[in-house]
Amino acid sequence: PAAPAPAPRVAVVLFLLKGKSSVLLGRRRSSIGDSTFALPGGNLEFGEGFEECAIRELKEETGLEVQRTEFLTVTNNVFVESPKPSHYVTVFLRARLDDPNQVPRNLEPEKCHGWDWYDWGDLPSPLFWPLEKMVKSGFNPFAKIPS
Ligand code: 8DG
Ligand code: MG
Ligand code: MG
Repeated sequence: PAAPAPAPRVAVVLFLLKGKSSVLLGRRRSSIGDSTFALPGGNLEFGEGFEECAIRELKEETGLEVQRTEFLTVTNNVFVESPKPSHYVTVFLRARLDDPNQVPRNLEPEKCHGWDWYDWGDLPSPLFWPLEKMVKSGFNPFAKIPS
C-alpha cells in the first residue's frame, strides 16, 4: 500500500524591513526551493506563538533581533515537485530592525548561501515560489495594514 500522505505543517516567515524599501532575503540551500531567494523563517514548534517563532527563527538564522512583529497574511503552499512532497501553511509577519546598524550573519550556512538587503522594487531572481506568488499578486509588505 502507498505511504500515508504527510500532514500539512505550519511555517512562520518574516518580512524584515529596513528603511523605505529594503527587505532581508537569503538564497536557500534546501531540497525545497534550492537556490531561490526567500525570507527568514521556519517551522512552528509545539506550543509556540507566531511572533515567538518568527523572532526565534530570525535570531537562529541571522543573529538579528527584533522585539515585535505584525501579522500580514497566510498562504497555502503545496510542494509536490520536491523529493519529499510537503504542504505548508505559511504565516507571514513583518518587523523592523530595532537597530538599523545591525548586520545579518549567515548562522546556518548549510541552509542558506547568505543574507542581504534587497529593494522591494528590484527583487532578485529566482524568488522562492511562495514569495513569487505574493509579489505577482501585488502584495506589498510596506503597505499600511488596514485596521
Ligand atoms: P527549522 O528546522 O529551523 O524549523 O526550519 P527551517 O529549516 O528554517 O525551515 P525553512 O525551510 O526555512 O521554512 C519552513 C518552510 O516554510 C519551507 O520549507 C516552506 C515554507 N516557506 C514558505 N515561504 C517561505 C519563505 O519565504 N522563507 C522560508 N524560510 N520558508 C518559507 O512557504
Ligand atoms: Mg530555521
Ligand atoms: Mg529557515
